[in-house]
Amino acid sequence: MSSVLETPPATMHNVAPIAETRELTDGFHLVIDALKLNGIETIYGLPGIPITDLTRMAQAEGLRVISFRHEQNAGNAAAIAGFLTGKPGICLTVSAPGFLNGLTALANATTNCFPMILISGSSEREIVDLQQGDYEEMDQLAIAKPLCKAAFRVLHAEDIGVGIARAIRAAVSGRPGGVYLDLPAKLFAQTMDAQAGRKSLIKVVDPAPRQIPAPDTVQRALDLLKGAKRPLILLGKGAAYARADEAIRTLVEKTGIPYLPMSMAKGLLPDTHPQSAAATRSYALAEADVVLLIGARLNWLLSHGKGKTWGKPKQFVQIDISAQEMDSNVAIAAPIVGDIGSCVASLLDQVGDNFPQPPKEWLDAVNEKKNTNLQKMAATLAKNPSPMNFHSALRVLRDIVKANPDINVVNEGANTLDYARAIIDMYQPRKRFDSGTWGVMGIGMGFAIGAAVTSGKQVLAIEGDSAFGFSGMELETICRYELPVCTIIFNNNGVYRGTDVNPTGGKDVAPTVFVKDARYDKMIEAFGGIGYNVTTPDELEKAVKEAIASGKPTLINAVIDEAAGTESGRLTNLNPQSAAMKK
Ligand SMILES: Cc1ncc(C[n+]2csc(CCOP(=O)(O)OP(=O)(O)O)c2C)c(N)n1
Ligand SMILES: [Mg+2]
Repeated sequence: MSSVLETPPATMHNVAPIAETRELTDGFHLVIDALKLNGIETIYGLPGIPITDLTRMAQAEGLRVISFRHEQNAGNAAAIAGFLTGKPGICLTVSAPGFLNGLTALANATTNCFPMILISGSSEREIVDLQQGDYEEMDQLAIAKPLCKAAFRVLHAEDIGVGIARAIRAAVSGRPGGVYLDLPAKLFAQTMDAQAGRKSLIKVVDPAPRQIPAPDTVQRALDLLKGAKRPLILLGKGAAYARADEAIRTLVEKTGIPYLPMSMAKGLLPDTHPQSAAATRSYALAEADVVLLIGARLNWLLSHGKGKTWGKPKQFVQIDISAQEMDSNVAIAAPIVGDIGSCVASLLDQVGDNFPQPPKEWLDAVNEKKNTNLQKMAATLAKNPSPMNFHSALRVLRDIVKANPDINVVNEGANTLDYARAIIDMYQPRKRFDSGTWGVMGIGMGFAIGAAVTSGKQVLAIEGDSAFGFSGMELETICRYELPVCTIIFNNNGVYRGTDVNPTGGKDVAPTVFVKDARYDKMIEAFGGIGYNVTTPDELEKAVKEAIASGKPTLINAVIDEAAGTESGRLTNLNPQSAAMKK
């Protein structure tokens, strides 16, 4: 069958004269139809050989095609769309270099458990495999494989339905992640009978099936929690992704256990919730004796579950969809394997209304520390230094988010990330998107576009000046699609700070320093957006309010004291220190 399919229609006349009256379809349309059949509405991509016509036809067929200036940003937009919708976000790129540009986003999506499919066109297999030097020659499938959850290649039009179905299932089932789908140029032009084509497509049934935990694992966990003297709950972004918001909130409230949200779980319960221990995170982590992890991994962000951060010995209950996550860093005394919604529901079934509340001494101690720290923070935030620093600027943004709780917040940078995460309270789930598991720079404009397109709501992108540089050209994309994105650059003239000097006294500035007093606001004006330059909290407040009211693409250059930041934000200790260099 495939040999007939691979021959152009002219040959088909010879083989089967009735072809003239038969309706034909082709690889282009089968890809589009398969995506539409599975509820995909948007493609984030960048056109070029061999997928330019695919982007045109997709638009003609009613898909929204958001066209970017660099594939990494398209990939990041797709990834965050996946996190927000639970459907895989689709990123479409050209071969070799376009594919590689998208691959960073695919790997980042996999690391962060965002469902995403990178679809890349590729060059002629026969030439690529013999390494004969094709246009954009690269064995993309082999390169993608170790960097994503699954990778597939489709060679025949009649297999497109299966290829896309497999990609969707791989992306969203179990632990979600990135999937690569390789579509060689030749595939798109292949024709086949339209009716047979339609029949070859698969509408995926139950792509992310529930996985109910075994009852004894739930009982074991409850027994451990009941016996705890200083219990603590940790919510990760897996908990936010699970869309089990009500059940999670009920579990937290019925057990009365203090909780800590990881960065992208902020807002799952409002950060102002009385049981939030976020303001006394270090104390809570060090003192707790039984810790319930819900969709949070014990990776570096949680100091691997051991060491000084974790202080006193403790036992862990872990809810995760992946059995292999258990014991990855420390022993898990009570693993509960299943999807978070089902696991939390199962716990709730047995928690009932009389679950023993944690000892009063523990709750009092947490609350006392929390209130002391909140008071200290309030005093710091109330100051109005000149020049403006991270705290006085973030006080303004904290109040803006409080008044607009459905606003989407994108956040990256070092100090800009660490301070904003700590200072800005979130009130609704899945409204905060940031550098995530890798602490990666460059997600900013891609996440902002993905969040704006998916939610149709206002985005506030809070960006370090260095962080912004990685995806800044997408300001044009934001303006082109007239997206309600307000980008705020925390401009401290450099990476971490703007104060480093070249030790040689030479003409080059230090590696962390940028052009002083750069006017990022002028960049957006080049594309018809609105720019603001602000130097005080009052000016910042006025600009953000105006920006939000307009719903237009805006950029605020917020001038921050160039001496205010610390090296690597809160990660100073991760910088290698050579004893040989110490003087
Ligand atoms: C892809 C990538 N490259 C480099 C880094 C290293 N890095 C961490 S934070 C950062 C930028 C910090 O500066 P800025 O965004 O201006 O934030 P500030 O601390 O000044 O607020 C860089 C380059 C990274 N995390 N990711
Ligand atoms: Mg900076």
